[in-house]
Parts: sequence; C-alpha cells; structure tokens
Amino acid sequence: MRIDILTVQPKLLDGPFDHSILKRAIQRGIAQVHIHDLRAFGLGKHKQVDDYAYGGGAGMVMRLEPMIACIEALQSERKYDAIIYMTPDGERFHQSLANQISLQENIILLCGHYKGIDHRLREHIITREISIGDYVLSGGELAAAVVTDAVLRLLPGAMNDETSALSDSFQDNLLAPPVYTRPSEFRGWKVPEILIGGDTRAVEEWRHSQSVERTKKLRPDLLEP
Ligand code: 6GU
Repeated sequence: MRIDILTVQPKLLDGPFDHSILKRAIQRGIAQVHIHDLRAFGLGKHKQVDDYAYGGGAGMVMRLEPMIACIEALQSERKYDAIIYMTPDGERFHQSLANQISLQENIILLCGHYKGIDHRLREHIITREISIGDYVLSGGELAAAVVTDAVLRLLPGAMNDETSALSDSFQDNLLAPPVYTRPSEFRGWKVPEILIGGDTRAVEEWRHSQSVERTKKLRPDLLEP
C-alpha cells in the first residue's frame, strides 16, 4: 500500500514513520509513505499556497491550484483509490474505517491548514473527509499521521505476530484485557494466578471475561447494538 501525504508543513511529519512497526513495514516494502510539500507547487516567486477568504473574515484559505497540481502530478503516475481531506468536520475515524482503508492500494491524504481549503476542491476532487475526533488541531498533519499508523499496522506482514492486530482493542468492539510481564510479584503486587498456571484455555476465558468487564465499566457505548 502507498500513502501520499500533501502538506504545507512537511517537517511535522518527519518523525512518525521512522520507528517501530511502521519503519519495519516500510523497510519490508509492504508500505510506502511519501510526503509532498505543497509549497513546491505554490504560485509566483513567493510560492504562494494560500490567500484571503472571499467575503472577508480572519484567516487564510488554501488555494486550489497548488493542491490540484500536486494531486494531478501523482495521478499521472498511478491510480488513487481515495483522495482524503483531513478536517475536523469530516467523518469520525474509527477502527472499522482503518480496516476498510487498509484494503486499498494507493491513497492521498491532504492536510488542511489556516482556515481550511477552497471548498471547490472538496466538491470536485476530494472523495472522503476524515476527522480524528471532536477537537481542533492546528493542521491535519498529526491527524494524517494517526490515520497512517492505524492503517499501515494492519497490513499483512507489518506486525511480527500476524494475529496480534486481531486482538487489538476495538477489533471486536471490546477493550483489550490487562497484560503483565515479569516479575510475578513486585512490592507485593501479584500477577493474577491464572496467567501463571499454563492453562491456555483458562487464560483465554479469563482474558475474554476481563475484556467484557472492562468494556462494560469503561466504554459501555461499545456494547450497544
Ligand atoms: Cl483531521 N484536522 C484538524 N485540523 N483538526 C482535527 C482533525 C483534523 N481531526 C480532529 N481535529
């Protein structure tokens, strides 16, 4: 899978894909992440990417031409399954959307900045709009990093233990059970006995019941139909 991220703040995306699971997925050739600086497609000698809003009001609006030039340059190389605009008024991101996107081949994530992007891009070019939650970030970059991480870790081979994505919280609408490692006792705090006994079946049952209990207590909304 290939993800192209379009931004006016490419430095914000310097770190996130260089570590751990994502780094490995990229090294293994399972995933590609390409960051594009929209400024490179800016207008005039100042490489302008934004302008005043028609009708007035505070805040700049991202102009159509640089965004379209970048998108069309990419589309001339390959076909894209989705052109996604990262925006607080988009569809709320969740695990099932991550699963769905992880089945696609090539996607574009466009990061908004300033007061947003010229609405005509949303009407004519953007195919989907995603928000990562009900709060406002300074730009879509961190949200794009969140979506990229959630999607790429699901790709077959991204994780060492192929089954581990299936046991994540939310994959079955249940929170993950508690986990423990050595030592079995620390300051008198003991690891639950059942995890130490070696009865795999009993461990599975315990984990499932812990998942259900924790979900009832912490996120009862997940259990509603
Ligand atoms: Cl996708 N962008 C911005 N700027 N703020 C957000 C967001 C996206 N999702 C939640 N807040």
